[in-house]
Amino acid sequence: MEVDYAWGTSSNNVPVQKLEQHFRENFESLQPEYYVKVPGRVNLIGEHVDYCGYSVFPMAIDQCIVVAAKRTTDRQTVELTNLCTERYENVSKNISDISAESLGKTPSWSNYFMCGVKGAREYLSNSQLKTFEKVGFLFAITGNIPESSGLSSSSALVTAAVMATLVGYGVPISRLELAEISAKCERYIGTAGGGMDQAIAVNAKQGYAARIDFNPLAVKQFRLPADAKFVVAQSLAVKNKAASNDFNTRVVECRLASQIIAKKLNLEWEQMTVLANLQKRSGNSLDQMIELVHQHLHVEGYSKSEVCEILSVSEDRLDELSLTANTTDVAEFYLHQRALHVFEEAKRMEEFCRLCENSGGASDLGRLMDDSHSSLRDLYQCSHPDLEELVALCKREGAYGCKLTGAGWGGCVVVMVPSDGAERFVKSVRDQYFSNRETFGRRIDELVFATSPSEGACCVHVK
Ligand code: ADP
Ligand code: NG1
Ligand code: MG
Repeated sequence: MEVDYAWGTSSNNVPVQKLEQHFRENFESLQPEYYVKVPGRVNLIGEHVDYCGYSVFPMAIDQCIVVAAKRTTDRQTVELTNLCTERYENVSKNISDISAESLGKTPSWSNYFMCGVKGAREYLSNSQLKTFEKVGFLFAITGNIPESSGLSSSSALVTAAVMATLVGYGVPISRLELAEISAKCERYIGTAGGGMDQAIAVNAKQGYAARIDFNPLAVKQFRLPADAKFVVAQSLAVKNKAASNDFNTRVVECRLASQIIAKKLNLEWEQMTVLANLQKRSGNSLDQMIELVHQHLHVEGYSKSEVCEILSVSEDRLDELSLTANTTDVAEFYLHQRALHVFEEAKRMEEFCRLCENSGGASDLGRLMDDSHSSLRDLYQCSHPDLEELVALCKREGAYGCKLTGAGWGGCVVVMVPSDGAERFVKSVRDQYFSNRETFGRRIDELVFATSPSEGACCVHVK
């Protein structure tokens, strides 16, 4: 049987032929019927603002998740196997047993995937669900996005699962809808994320970064300056966003900041959980929102009881209105700092787009990335000492700009460097940052590499 891999037999260094063999070995010598590929991403600016309703500016990277898939018609099970068997165990589950409750219990690799299967099924009508009563799936998965490093391996995996399931059912979906349902269903794992990762994974266009707006979701492709190249480097510190409450604490801090300012402005505060909605509803500019932060939110941390007192609600009611299951016991919320970051970052993101539209200089763009990073470190407090060391090195080596990408607390930096100096830059960072660190057998070219905007998700059928 011949496979028409639109992306070549070795997709972006992902061993597709090995995956096919793994599929056959695990699934009674059956052949995959189709493949789905979904890339990771870096975000150039607009960090930790998507869940506040503000726009972001990511681009897809080469690294991706690939799923080899086949639909079955004699059992209603989803069977998963991963090429990396030592790390990711095989799992078999009855489709109707995939519940939100079970997915939120532990952020195992298979639960991320099952979030996507559930999300795809929620897209089906009742009559489609009835028609597909006996349909199940065989999925073999591999990928080369460094995980828990801010390059969005989780969303590539979840989005690939949504796609692979819908393709198997033969149910068409638009790219925007696919991005939206993938963002929604990833939340079953327990993170209250925005929709950036899934939107770029699905809508990316080779050679372009994209501006992504939310509510409603919209994607606009942007060319990047020709005299700059982008480099990604891993700090080697990893952070699984669903395994602690740090990520959700930031989401919740932004909600509380929004609700408290709304209350102070005599607006209906209970529904005002998103800072961008507060801005819209109050009719203010971003500068005016920054003023309101200084006016209404103190710099010291807020205890839960203080928040309840300001909003005149019980703790139980606050849990219901604003908190997530894993943030009900947070001792202090830093509302001033988080809201200030969000409004200032939203301004930087607008400025970045304006510069790109008007062929702005790389050094101005780089300065915005640097400012973004300082704010993430100081106001958002989501950096890591190793990552700071890496940022300082990148700046010393002549970067136009450098910032953490994704949620942070470790992970990767994205660096803008002069085009003609990119190779030398990569070598210097390799030599200085990684030469005396334990890299756990990872290839040096996976730890620091130049990257250019890649194509979004695709599906190919076996001929
Ligand atoms: P990221 O910043 O990469 O999105 P997350 O903490 O959000 O990191 O998610 C990482 C999780 O995604 C991993 O712990 C793992 O469960 C899952 N994952 C990522 N890549 C793979 C892969 N190739 N195979 C299986 N699971 C993966
Ligand atoms: P990573 O680090 O890739 O898991 C997370 C969120 C994004 C966004 C960024 C910070 C998810 C799935 N992803 O990315 O929505 O908020 O952090 O800008 O929650
Ligand atoms: Mg993630």
